[in-house]
Amino acid sequence: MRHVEGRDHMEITLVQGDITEQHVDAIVNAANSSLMGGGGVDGAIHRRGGPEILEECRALRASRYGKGLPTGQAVATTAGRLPARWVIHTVGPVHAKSEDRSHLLASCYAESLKVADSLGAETVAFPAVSAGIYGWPMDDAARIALSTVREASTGVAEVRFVLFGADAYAAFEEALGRLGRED
Ligand code: AR6
Repeated sequence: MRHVEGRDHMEITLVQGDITEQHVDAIVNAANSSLMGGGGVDGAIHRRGGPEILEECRALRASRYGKGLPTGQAVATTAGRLPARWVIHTVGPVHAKSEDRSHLLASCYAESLKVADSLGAETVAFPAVSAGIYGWPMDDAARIALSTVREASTGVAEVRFVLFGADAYAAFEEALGRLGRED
């Protein structure tokens, strides 16, 4: 576990583990535009959180997001049976070699923190959005995630990155060290 300080005394923590087990106010889901579930962390959240989350996602599709949640945006639902209070669903960009989509990945973190602020969430856990099925290289995903969160102006007191496996954790640790050296 590692801690550093972001803006406004926000604490940034890195842990290796499973995001569905985190006792935080909100966990962030690396969803897809349909909000109807999928594999990876999305599958794990719906499996362990139960059907209530999907029901709320359906309602959101019917009311606000008829065409799906756009890439880079975020929206909250209940967390069902998970220990967290809310799930904030965000849609990361698929990695593309021919086009720089970093702004969309940065937007996932910034928009999720805005949603967290609107809920009054003080502790928020993120996975490495886009760094699995969506193919983003882990070191670049880590750099974008950490620099965006560190610069965010938010009332969130702790942002916890929950990294699935030693390689992901090491990539975030390395990126955090590099950010520190750039200051
Ligand atoms: N806790 C924390 N991190 C996890 C967990 C977990 N329980 N499970 C996986 N990860 P991915 P994406 C890590 O593929 O790349 C879905 O089908 C995983 O090892 O979950 O944004 C959606 O519906 C990786 O490091 O999300 C979309 O269609 C990171 O979480 C698509 O996948 C993100 O991997 C989104 O792809």
